[in-house]
Amino acid sequence: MKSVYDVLSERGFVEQVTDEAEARRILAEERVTCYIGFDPTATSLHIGSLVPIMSLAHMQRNGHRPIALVGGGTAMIGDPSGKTEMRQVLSKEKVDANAEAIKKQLSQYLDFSEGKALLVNNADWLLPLKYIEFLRDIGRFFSVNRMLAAESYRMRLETGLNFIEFNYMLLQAYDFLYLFQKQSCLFQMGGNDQWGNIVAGIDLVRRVEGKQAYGITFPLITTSVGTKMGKTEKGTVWLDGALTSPHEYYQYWINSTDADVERFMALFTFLPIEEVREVRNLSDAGRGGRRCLAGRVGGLRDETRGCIPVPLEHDPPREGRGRRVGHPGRREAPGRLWRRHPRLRALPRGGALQVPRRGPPQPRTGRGLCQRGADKNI
Ligand code: 485
Repeated sequence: MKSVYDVLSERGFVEQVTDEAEARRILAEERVTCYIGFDPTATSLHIGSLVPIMSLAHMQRNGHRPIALVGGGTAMIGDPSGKTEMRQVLSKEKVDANAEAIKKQLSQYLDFSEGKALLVNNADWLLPLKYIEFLRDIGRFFSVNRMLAAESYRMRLETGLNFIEFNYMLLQAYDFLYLFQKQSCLFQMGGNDQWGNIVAGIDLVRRVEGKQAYGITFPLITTSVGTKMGKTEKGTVWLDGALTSPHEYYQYWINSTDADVERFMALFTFLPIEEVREVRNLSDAGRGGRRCLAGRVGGLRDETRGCIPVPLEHDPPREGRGRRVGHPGRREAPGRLWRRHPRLRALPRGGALQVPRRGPPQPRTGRGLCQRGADKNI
């Protein structure tokens, strides 16, 4: 059977791993706890966070326990990793409000019921820290010389690195140690800009506990034309439906270039990899594939009643003079849909099955029904 490591690596999630052979073995043989941190620096996460979120969802679907950490403590400092300038320091009220909003968004992708995943906020253990104790217990394990050599700080050594930001690495490393001790968390994941912070945590766990922890980083995803994911002329593509409407979200994905469709399907949907690969063989790979991508990625974010399957095999059927069933904003006459999708015929018929106005077509789960949370197979 495939381990989650195989799943992540064949879907394009893996950039760097610490001790790959051992990490691979553990993920195949044991049930582990892993975590990713999200700093609540805005009221919403954006598309850039989808790769980390999807990786946690894959972990969960493969029997592991993900922890989503909201950095209510670290966001008070601001991570300088890979940043050219110092971030604006946020007030505690702002950070708390952002953290609440982000928690809700993560629940859309992960199943937090019955301890299957955990949501923690590092404000709970970072804010009560005592400075002198922290320096003596944790600070002593950090070599300033090594920190200055870290790739993540490199840029900032030229433009200036404030002492408050220089501390960030210690706090993130301490989080890993804390979650290792309290939750037996063995893996930390994150974008490749987080490599230095993750390795610092692994180092700290080894020094304090004499045990081995592991890290995996994801590549920075760009489009085939070299632009950063989730940026349009209109600005950032947010995961909050109030900031980026379901329609705009759907449009973002359906406007992907043909060259990106297969890679994006592997990263941003749960379509089995064998089916993702089929995109190459479709006669109309671009259009059919883009619609499948947009429908499924949109369906993961925007939950709506009334489920229109978004199959890869063919385009949604045309109706009348080129009108497409399942296109956002279109209302479907009840009878037609039931006839066209045999699986739906088995369902009780109560009123019109409706495609959401200005929303993407609904996903199907496994056998054709909409479901919430981690069971969504779209
Ligand atoms: O214990 C931790 C505390 C905070 C963090 C991680 C672990 C957050 C991290 N330092 C950070 O700044 N992450 C970025 C953020 O929150 O915006 C982004 C990364 C990206 C990816 C994403 O978070 O830039 O690579 O890891 C989840």
